[in-house]
Amino acid sequence: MKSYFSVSNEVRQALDGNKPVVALESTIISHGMPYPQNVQTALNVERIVREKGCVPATVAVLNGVLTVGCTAQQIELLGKQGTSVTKVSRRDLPIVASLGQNGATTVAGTMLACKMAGIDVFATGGIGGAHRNSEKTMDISADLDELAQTAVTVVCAGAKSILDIGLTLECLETRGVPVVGFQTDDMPAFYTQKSGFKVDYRLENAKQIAEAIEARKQLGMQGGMLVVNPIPAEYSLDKDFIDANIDKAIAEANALGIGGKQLTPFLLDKIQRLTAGQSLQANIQLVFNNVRLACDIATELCNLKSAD
Ligand code: PSU
Ligand code: MN
Repeated sequence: MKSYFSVSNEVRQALDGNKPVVALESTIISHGMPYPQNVQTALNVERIVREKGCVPATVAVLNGVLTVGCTAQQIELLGKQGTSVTKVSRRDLPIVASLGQNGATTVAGTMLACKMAGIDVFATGGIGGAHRNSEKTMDISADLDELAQTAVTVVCAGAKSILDIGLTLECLETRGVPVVGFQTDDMPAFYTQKSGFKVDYRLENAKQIAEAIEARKQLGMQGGMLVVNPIPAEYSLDKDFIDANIDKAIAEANALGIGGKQLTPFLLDKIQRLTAGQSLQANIQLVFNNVRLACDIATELCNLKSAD
């Protein structure tokens, strides 16, 4: 029978040997950044993970196989295909798999793959959430429901203000997802360190975060955890500048009637154009920053396991 799931040998061996593994999503490659910066960033992310003594596991669907641990060639392919690759969230996975297609996994799709493979920690840029006006449109990302039911920790730089950040935090609270600020009390807004909203908990180091993950696991709780890590000050953008451009992008999406799974990629692309690439540079740097923290958390988790 055809297998729809595959874990690379390197990732499998690391997991079996209690070596730290950090998962990475692929929608950020295909739909989140332009080519060739998307491929360069994804490969640099893998290099950073290795320099930190961890094993990278980039996740995507390749010819219908949900693959944990993509090769550099596969990353290149996804980056070149860009938005013509299907964006794969939970609901898309069985169809893209059965049709034998390529797909780029979102935060939700990547979390699912992590759970199947036994990976605890996953790094990305920003998560999906409750879009502005979602009290009417119901456009709330499946990422939030996945965090509620899948025991994987996602490290991100908060949520872009293309979303309603306050509503996103309310949705996470309802779903029982802890939002942990890394060395901060403020919910970051991706390009800026603060959104004006507070996080539930502030933890100071990777060991404390690993201990919280372990406690959640030992209590037999099913959901995940969101760690929010502010963009480093030197790369953060001016709040008024980025907010004005986000407002323009949203106005254009509304005028064009763009919705559903196209909305987030449309807004990301529009913002990148409107800011003449400034937002892209910030985006790349905050991903690197999240990846380093995810490596530290994964390493601490392995230390806790080996101390048992
Ligand atoms: N937000 C970003 N960058 C991204 C995404 C969201 O700032 O690349 C991607 C992630 O893969 C996320 C997905 O899981 O978009 C959410 O899409 P939607 O809102 O359609 O659920
Ligand atoms: Mn949506």
